[in-house]
Order: sequence, then structure tokens, then C-alpha cells
Amino acid sequence: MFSLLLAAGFVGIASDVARADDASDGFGVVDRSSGQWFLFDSSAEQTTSFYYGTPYDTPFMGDWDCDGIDTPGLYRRSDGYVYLRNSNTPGFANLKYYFGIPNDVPLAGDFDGDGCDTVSIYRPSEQRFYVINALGSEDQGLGAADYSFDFGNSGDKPFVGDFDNDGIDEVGLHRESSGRVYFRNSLTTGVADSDFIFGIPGDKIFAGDWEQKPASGVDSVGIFRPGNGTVYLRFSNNVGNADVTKQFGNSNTVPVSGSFGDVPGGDAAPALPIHLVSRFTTYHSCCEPRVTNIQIMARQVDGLVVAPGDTFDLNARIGPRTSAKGYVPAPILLNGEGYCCDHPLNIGGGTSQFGTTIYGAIFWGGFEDITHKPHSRYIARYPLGIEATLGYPSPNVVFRNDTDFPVTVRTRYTSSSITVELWGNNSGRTIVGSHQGGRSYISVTRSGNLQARRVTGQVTGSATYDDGGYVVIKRWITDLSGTTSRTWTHRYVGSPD
Ligand SMILES: [Ca+2]
Ligand SMILES: [Ca+2]
Ligand SMILES: [Ca+2]
Ligand SMILES: [Ca+2]
Repeated sequence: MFSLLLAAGFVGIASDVARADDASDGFGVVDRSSGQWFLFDSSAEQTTSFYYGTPYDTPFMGDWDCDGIDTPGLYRRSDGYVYLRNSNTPGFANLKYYFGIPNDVPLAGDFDGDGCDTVSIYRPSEQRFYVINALGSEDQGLGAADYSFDFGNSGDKPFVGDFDNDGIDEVGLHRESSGRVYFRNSLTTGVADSDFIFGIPGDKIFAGDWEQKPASGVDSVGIFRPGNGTVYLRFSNNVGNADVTKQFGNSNTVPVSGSFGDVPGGDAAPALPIHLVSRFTTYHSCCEPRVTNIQIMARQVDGLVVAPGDTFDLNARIGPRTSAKGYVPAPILLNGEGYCCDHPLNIGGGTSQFGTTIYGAIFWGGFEDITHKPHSRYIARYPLGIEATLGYPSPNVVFRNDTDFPVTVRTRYTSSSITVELWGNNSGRTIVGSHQGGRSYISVTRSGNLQARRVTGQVTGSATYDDGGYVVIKRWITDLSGTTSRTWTHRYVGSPD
């Protein structure tokens, strides 16, 4: 009796303490190409995964049955239906109904503070919100909106949250081209109450009450960055750094948030956002013995995975070149002069073509160079300066994977070319290069976010086989934290007079 009175007295002071959704919110991602959901339990660092929906449904989460637990909803543009499910498990929709008009954006939230989420509408063509405080009836259309109001600017994307902790959700808008976020603290037309920049262009917005134990009651912004598959959560609605950063998702996924209740965990996280970081190809004449050696070496490193922070050591991987491994005698440079074939080093000779090719992929991929050594004499079939000779146990090629994602080394060859690819995620671009006929060809394609990591290189100076020469190689890497550069120098020797 006493406690009941106390509780009743409390309601008037802060009615939202009794709200069903006072728990902290978690985040998840949905793979739109497969309909697979991944919910992240941040306290247990575990993932719960299930399939719900079909590819290219628009996913969202809400509490459709008012039990305090958010579960999936989908909008399927192809048939115009909303599909709502009441548990975080695979299965059929508990409720489905016809929704809006094509291109309407579904917005799940509690817009009247009754503890139940409903699906409202943002109509981008009108920049107008239609607030609907009841769910539709099974297999029927949605009734008329309770009310509607204008808010937003053309092209901006809507999102939902309770930004003032009054127990009623509001709507905000996000300009993906700039990262601008703005919202009002009421469901009415007017000037934004809050307006700030979070994230970078291309990020996808969502909101939740992210602080764990206790929740603050205030929803704040989060963004998902498809380029690096990373979620960034901020605990307040203003300019500043993310309070939580977590790699979760990939370029196929979109973010969702909610209070998931008890989920089992133990499932695999979404696939890493891996892409081709760099590819480098060099060419050679067909059928020389050294080509056999190059191809054996290529097969020995193909598929090797370099964990974040680990180093790749080519000679450690390959080991001594022996006839037992299939290596054959081939010409080598010995003291700057060509030599073949009774020296032990001739076994497995000529593989510096492979050293040069993998070094090209390392250089243009922007990975940290630990060890490499250009040839003592300049050989025109290799890029000037950006090349590496190879012997056992030295010279060697070693790089460090200074990204947050594993790097996979892939190799391919033909009778007259050798290609090395590095797959991973450098938060940025793909660089494809080759060197043929004394010229290098480098092309850059963007992959992921708009402000991607950029690698540029420059070689000044010149060299010939006969006269030698002095070259300066410089590489710039630009990312969100700024530009860093590194310089290498190399003197090629010429023929003794
Ligand atoms: Ca529920
Ligand atoms: Ca409601
Ligand atoms: Ca509110
Ligand atoms: Ca909060």
C-alpha cells in the first residue's frame, strides 16, 4: 500500500520514469541484400542474428505490442505493405497492412507518449510528416493521419527520437551531403530547436538512448558509415566526437536501434566490409625459368591473411628457395652483374619481379613499409624507385597492416604477367596500378565513403641501367585526421667505366 502511494505520487513529477522504453537502446544493422538482421548486445559484446523480410525491404524497429521491447518492422516498396513482428526471431509478421503511397518513408515511434510505437509517414515530395498514432488493421489500409505538419528541406532524410525526454518521440532530419542534423522538440512546423553537424558526408543517421546503465531518457544521434562498416554514437545532441565507436556492419547494411530485451547472442557478427585496396601488375616475357619461380612464390602467399597490427614478412613466409619446393635455377644479379647458374642463389632466382609487384601493392595500398630494398641497378621493366629486389634471407619485403581490418593477399599470374592484390579496408579507395614498357599506370576508384583515404605517390629524379641515378620517392596519405607523408631515397649504381 505504501509503495503504491509513493509510486502514484511520483507519476506527476516525472511521468516518464514509468515509460516502457526507459531501458537503454542497442544498435543493430540489417543486410538489405539478404534480409539478415544483426543486433548487438554491447554489455555482453555479442551478436544476435536472424532473417526477417526479403531483400531491399526498408527495416526499422519499434514496440508494436507495448511490452517495452523493440522488434522488427519492414516496409516493402514492391507491394506497399508494412510487416511488423513482435519478437526478435525469424518468422512471419504478426501484423501487416497497406501503407501510404510510393516513396513515403516509414517512421516508427511513440508520437503520443502512450508507450506503444506506431508507424507514421514522412512524404519527401511534400517535406511533410503525417503522424499516425495507431497501427493499421490486418491486410487493410492505414486510416487517416491524426495530423500532419511541414518540416524539413528537399533531400533530407528523416529520423525519430525523444530528444527532450518528455516520453514523446519527435522527428529530425539529416542532410547526408554535409552531415547536418536538425530537429524540433515538438511535432509542429517551425524553426529547428537543435542544428549541428555530426559525422561526415555519406553517413546514415539514426537515434537512440545510448548510455548504458542508466539510460538518460534522451535520445541522441548515431550514424552508420557504410564505407568502413562502423557505428558512431554520440551521447548528446551537439557537435563533438563519438562516445562509442564500433565496427559492425558493411556496405550492404543499414542501421537500426531499439531496446531489444533479452536476446540470446552467440551469432556471427556481420561480414567485415572488405574491398580491394590495391592491385599491382608487372609484365615479363614468357617462359623463362624465373617465371616458374615467380609463380611458385605467388602460390605460396596467395590467401595469406595479415591481422590488424601484424606484419607480413615475405621471406619468413616463403622460406629458403629449394628444388624440393619446385624452384629452378635462374639468373640473378650478383654484385650488380647478371649471373647464372651454378651459384646456390640461382635456385629460385629472378623472383624480384614478385618482390616489386607486391611492393607496388603495398605502396599504393598505403600500408606501412617496414623493409624493402630497390635493385642496385635500374631495370626498366620495373617502376622507377617504387620497386623491391628479393633474396633469401635478404633483401626482403615486409609491411605492417596498420589498418583496423585484416588484409588478405591474393595473387594471380599469366605466362607474361604477375598481379598482387591486397584486400582489406583502408577506410578509403581502391588503387589499381601496373607497370609496362617503362611506364606505370595508376588509377584510383572510390570505394566507401565520400571522404575516403587517399594515397598519392611521386618519384623525382631519373636513372638508367648504364648510368645509374638518384631518385626521391614520396608518398602522401590523406584521411580524416589529415595528411601524412613519407620519403624514401635511392641511388642506383651504373656500370663501372
Ligand atoms: Ca514489443
Ligand atoms: Ca504511441
Ligand atoms: Ca520528446
Ligand atoms: Ca541518452
